[in-house]
Amino acid sequence: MGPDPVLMGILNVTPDSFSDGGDFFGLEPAVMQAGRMLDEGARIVDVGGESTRPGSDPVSREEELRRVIPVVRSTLETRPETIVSIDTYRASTAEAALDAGAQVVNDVTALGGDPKMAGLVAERGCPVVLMHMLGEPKTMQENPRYEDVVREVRDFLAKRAERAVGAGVEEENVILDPGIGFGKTLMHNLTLLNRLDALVELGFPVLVGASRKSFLGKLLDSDDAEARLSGTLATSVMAYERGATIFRVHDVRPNREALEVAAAIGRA
Ligand code: 7PM
Repeated sequence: MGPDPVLMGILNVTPDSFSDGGDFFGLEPAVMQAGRMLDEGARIVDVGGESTRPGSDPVSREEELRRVIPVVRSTLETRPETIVSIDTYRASTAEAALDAGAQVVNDVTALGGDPKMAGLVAERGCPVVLMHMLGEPKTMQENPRYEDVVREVRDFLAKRAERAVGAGVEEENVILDPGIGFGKTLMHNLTLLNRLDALVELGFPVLVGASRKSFLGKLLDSDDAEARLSGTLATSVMAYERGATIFRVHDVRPNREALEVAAAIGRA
């Protein structure tokens, strides 16, 4: 199998984020959680100040900055080895976070949300995650439809990767993400994960963000955290087996352990 799996720990600094219910809304708890995720094996910490959960409203630029910049700064003060990723589609927020020491941009709009984002990422020479989403967070889960979900997501990401490279982003700085849960039914999510090889074939690293998402609750007909963790681990291992290398997760330790076993089996 390919390269070792990389874990990206999720640090939501939103009062309304769904599964950590605002627990980390506040500087000190956020920095503690970042440290814990690093101790558990995360290489990257993904800091997000605007919940992109289905049905959510956008937050203002000022509010987003107020939430994330102090967290980026303090995390790097406490743990300078951290690779901070900034989860935003706004170039101004990304720029402020990069100035504060962040090194990766995670853009759920794949450069479609802000015309300045491609130029910024090119100029800074940093990696960028390009994620697929159908529609926008407020309405994306209402009635998502595809003729061929694998082809459409693959073609969309190929075009956005091309746009990024055209804007001056180096090829090795492009990371692709199918956007599990973003304008997708249960079957769309499962099909994309089953056919992840179609994305891997494009030649860029593939990131998967399935951690605790609602398709797992639907599939297991259970909404408890334990079921979603089991489902997340199964998803991480299957995605790794199909060539994904970066895993955006809440529960770093169990994902690291599951992937370590999968990687050992793959090497044997
Ligand atoms: C519902 C859906 C609730 C999604 C919360 C979420 C991704 C991301 C998020 C992802 C990348 C969450 C999310 N998901 N960025 N941001 N990929 N690149 O689980 O799958 O925090 S928001």
